[in-house]
Amino acid sequence: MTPGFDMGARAVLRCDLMRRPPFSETADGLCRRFLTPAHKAALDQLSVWMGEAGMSVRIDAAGNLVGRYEATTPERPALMFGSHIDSVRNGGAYDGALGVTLAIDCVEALHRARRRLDVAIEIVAFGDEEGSRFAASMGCSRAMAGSFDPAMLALTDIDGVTMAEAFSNFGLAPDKVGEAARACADLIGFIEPHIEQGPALEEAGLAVGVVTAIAAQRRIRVRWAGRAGHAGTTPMRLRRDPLAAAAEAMSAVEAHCRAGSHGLVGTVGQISVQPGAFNVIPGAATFSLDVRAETDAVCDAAVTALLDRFGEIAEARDIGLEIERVQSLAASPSDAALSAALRRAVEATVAGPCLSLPSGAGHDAMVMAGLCPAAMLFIRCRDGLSHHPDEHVTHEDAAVAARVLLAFLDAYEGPVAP
Ligand code: HGY
Ligand code: MN
Ligand code: MN
Repeated sequence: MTPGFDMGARAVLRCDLMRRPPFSETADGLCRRFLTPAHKAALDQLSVWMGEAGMSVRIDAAGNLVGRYEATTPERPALMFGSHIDSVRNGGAYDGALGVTLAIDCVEALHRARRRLDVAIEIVAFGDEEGSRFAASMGCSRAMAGSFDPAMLALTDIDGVTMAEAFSNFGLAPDKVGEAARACADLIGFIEPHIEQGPALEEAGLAVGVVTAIAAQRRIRVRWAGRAGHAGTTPMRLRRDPLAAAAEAMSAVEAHCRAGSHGLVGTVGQISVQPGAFNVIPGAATFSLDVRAETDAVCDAAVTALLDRFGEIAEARDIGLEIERVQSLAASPSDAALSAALRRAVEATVAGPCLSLPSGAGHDAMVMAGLCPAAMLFIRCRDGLSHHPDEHVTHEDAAVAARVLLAFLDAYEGPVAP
C-alpha cells in the first residue's frame, strides 16, 4: 500500500514538532505534563491529524483523546492502538507520542485507500502515564480500564494544585473521571507501539520486536527524620543526620539490585533535604524508590529486603523512618494471541525471525490488560536511551513499525468481537 506520504517518517517528524512549545511547557527540553496547556495543545494538534486520517475524535472524561475509524458497518467493536502523550521533565520526543502518531499514519493509509475492516480502529492518546505532574502514574489508562482511584484526585503537583483542580481548570469535571471507563465489549484488544527504551533491539540489529511481558513495578517514598544542627559546632558523635542515613540506604539499594536477577532494578530518582542549607545539618531527608523485576515475587522480595535494611540503618543511627507505598503495578504478560499476530506481522514485513523481549519500562498496556487483551510492539531507539532529550528513532525503523502495524491489520483474522 502506497499511502502517498512517508509512513513512519511522518510519525517521527510529528513527534519532533511536538517537542517544542506550545506542545512543551519548556523550550529547552520536552516537558508535557498532564492537564497543562501543553497537553491541551498536543490534544488539539493530534485531533486535527486524526481528523485528516478520516477519524472522528472525542475527549473522554479523563482527558484522553480517542479517535475512531469506523468498520465496514458502524458500531463494531474496536481494535485500539495508542500510548501516552505526557512526558517526563526534559524527556525525549518519542516516548509515548510515537505510538500515537504511528497509529495515525496507519489509519490514514487505510483512509486514503478507502479501505475499512470488519473491526473499527480506535487510537487513544493517554494524558497521564508518567506521573510527571502527580505522583501516581497511569491515571488515564486506569480511568479507561475502570480502575481509576478517586484518591488520586487529591494528589498535588509541585505548585500545590490538586489533580481535581487541574481537571476543573482543563474543563473536565473531577467527579466524572470514572465515566471514561470502557466496556469490555467495546474493545477487542489494545496494541501499544512504543520505543524499547533499552538496548536489546539495537544489540540484535533489529528495528522492531514484540513484548513478552511488562515488569512488576513498586514506587515507594522513604522519609528519614533526624535532628538539624549547626554544621560547625556539632561534633560528629552527637549527630543524627538523616541524609547520611539516606545515603547509606541508597548505597544498599544499588548493591542489592546489582546482585539481583530476573531483571531486578532499583532507582532513587528524587531526593529532597530540609532545611537544605550549606551550614546546617539536615533535619529531614526524603527519597523516592522505584523497584522493578520480571515477576511480582522477585520485586516484592527485593522491596522487603530493602525496607528491612533501611530499618536497621535507622535504628543504628537513631533516625526516624517513614515508608509510604505510592504505587504498585503487577507484572503484566502480553496477550498470547495478539502477540502471535504481531509476531506474524513482523515476520511478514522484515526478513528473519521476530525478537520477543520483556519490558523493564511500565506502559499503559499493563493497565489496559485489565480491560482487554493487550500487546506491545517495540521500536529500536538509539543507545536504548530514553527519558532524555537525546532519545532518537530513525525514520527507517519507524517506517518498518508502520508497515508491521498495517500488516497486522491486513492479516487481522482474529475475533471481530471480544
Ligand atoms: O517509568 C516507566 O517505566 C514509564 O516510562 N512511565
Ligand atoms: Mn516514559
Ligand atoms: Mn512511555
